[in-house]
Amino acid sequence: MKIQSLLTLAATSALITSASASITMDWVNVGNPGNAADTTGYGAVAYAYQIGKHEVTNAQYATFLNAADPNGENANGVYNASMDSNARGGITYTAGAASGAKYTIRTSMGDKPVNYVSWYDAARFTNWMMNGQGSGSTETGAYTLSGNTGIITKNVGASVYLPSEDEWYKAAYYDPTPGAGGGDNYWLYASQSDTVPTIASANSTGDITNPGANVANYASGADWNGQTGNVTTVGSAGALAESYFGTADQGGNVLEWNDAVISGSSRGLRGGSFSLDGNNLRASDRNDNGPSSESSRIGFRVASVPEPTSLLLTMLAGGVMLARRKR
Ligand SMILES: [Ca+2]
Ligand SMILES: [Ca+2]
Ligand SMILES: [Ca+2]
Repeated sequence: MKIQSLLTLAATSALITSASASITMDWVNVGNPGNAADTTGYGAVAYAYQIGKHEVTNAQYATFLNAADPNGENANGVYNASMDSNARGGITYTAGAASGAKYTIRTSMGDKPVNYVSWYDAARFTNWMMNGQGSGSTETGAYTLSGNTGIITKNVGASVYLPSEDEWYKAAYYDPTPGAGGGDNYWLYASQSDTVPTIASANSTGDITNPGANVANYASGADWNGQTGNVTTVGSAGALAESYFGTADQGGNVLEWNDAVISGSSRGLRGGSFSLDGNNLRASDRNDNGPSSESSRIGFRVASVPEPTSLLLTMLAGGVMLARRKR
């Protein structure tokens, strides 16, 4: 009896261990399908979707690294050594650690946005999420990578992916409230404001110390860990600083990759960063970089729509209900 309880306990803790090795994404729903574009030409989205409330964090990315690269081979370059050597990076690699545990979070950095990630790294993260995490492939899914470089376009049926520029823009700046955004339902900043945000300051662990309405981490105001300007804890500007749909830090903290192809093979970046000035946080500011570029100022968030199969099932269920109502 006692042995059986111990075995049950062992099995339960094994389950807990494996469960803790997967990530939970905090999504917000972006409704109001069929909205018109802003005067900039961006922001119209014909369907409902979800987008990450926060930038992808170092804790989430380290879980991805341990799952996708358990032996530290880094074959696809998803880890950048600057994540450890730069004071603004958040993940340490330890060659001698056990398989599946070689990537660890640096002090105070688990809840900060991951940086030093290329567009391809971000795409691989979305593939891994779409494929159920764990040992799910990083090379197929939303994007077919498998050694491909250059311009990679999203596959039909992608359910977790990098936001399109319109999806990112709508989540940041759109507000259907009558009269919002000076009457055209688009704010200039992602904190439901047309006035340049208050510059965030930070404490010694990187939490924003002046949260409130229209606060954002930009212009090197968040000085901590010996840095003039640094990443801050995601969402620590507080609920009052969120977009209409409830996203945090779309203005500032780190620039975020989107799916747009801007010039040559460069990909879109939006929202400004901890070190850029207020102009870069504006809806009117469109930024881009080569898809392989990696810096302390660049991270990403993910978007999602229901998988086509579940969407079909929902539609079929709806059809059955309609048929029943007609009788
Ligand atoms: Ca990389
Ligand atoms: Ca406006
Ligand atoms: Ca951001």
